[in-house]
Amino acid sequence: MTDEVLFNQEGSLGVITLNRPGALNALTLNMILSIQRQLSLWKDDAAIHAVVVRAVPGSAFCAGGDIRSLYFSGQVNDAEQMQFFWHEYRLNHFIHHFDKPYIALIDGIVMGGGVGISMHGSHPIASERFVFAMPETGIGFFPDIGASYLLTRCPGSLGVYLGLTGNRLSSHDAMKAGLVKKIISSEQMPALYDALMNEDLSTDAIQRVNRCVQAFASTSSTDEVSQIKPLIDVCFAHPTVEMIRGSLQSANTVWAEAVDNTLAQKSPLSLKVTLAQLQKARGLSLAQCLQMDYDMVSHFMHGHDFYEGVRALLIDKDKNPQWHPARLDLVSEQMVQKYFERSHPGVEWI
Ligand code: QUE
Repeated sequence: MTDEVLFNQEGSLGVITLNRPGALNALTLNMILSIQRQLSLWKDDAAIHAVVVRAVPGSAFCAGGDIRSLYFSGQVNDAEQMQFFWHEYRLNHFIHHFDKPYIALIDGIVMGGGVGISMHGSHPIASERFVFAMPETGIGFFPDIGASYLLTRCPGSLGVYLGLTGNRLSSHDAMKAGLVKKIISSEQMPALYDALMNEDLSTDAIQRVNRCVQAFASTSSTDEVSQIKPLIDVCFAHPTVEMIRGSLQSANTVWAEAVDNTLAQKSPLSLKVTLAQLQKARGLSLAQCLQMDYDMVSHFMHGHDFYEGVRALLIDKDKNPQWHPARLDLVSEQMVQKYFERSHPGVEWI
């Protein structure tokens, strides 16, 4: 079997290359464990001054976690599933606190778990092929991997919109939202890689990486059409999913109607739990957000909608999930709050 993730050392750079293109580089537990192991070695290796994470050329940087295997292991092996999440969230936290530059070259789709291994680092860089999404409410899940930390730091109500709808963001909009640090064209990425490799990063590594990145950054084009609509801040500031949908419906625009139709497809339970999560996440540290994710994920793994959503969207592909509860008004506040109760031992990095 070819390795799902490759590691090499180029001068003083540690390089991680995601290498599972057939599955859009979706993260398996083995990939997570080997990245964790290698980063721990590089952290204490005086010869390594920075880390680059990238994917083999293709359409995706990383589509998320290996949801398919969670689906199949799921109903039978609780311990195995919870291990996956524990190691994934620990890696997200480790990357956030990694004290050498951590440069993610995101040249394609980045969703879910892919966001967790790229956008918590010091230097998330997007190309024009970058497409960001947290589409979990569509599979009866929720934006985990500490996404609530990133989403609550987006301007206005953009993070709530992204987490509930699962809609995509372009590189320019992600830059505006503060989710990525710079945009560098796909074509220029190999040149940046070479520049980083040849740069002396033994002192002032962060500033020197900043300078390298700046040298290849594209100047933001003013004719780029933004998908960030002013209506997002009006509609998604409401405190309940019902009120958000109500305000989209009364906005009477083509855009608002399309967004409302999008919400109508999602798991009602996922929508309400995700909104509560994003409300609770305000002001929390990444560690606290990940602790909350870990508490929440065990409830999702024991529930119905995750398996039904994965079945309908990724396994059978009938795109017709039968959610339980089927409607927003059947999801009580009590059901939502239960998702925040701890049912497994806490995560121990806090
Ligand atoms: C929502 C998601 C994911 C998704 C689709 C959604 C997700 C994920 C994958 C995915 C894609 C390709 C693969 C794979 C998984 O799809 O998180 O194993 O080969 O990982 O609508 O959250």
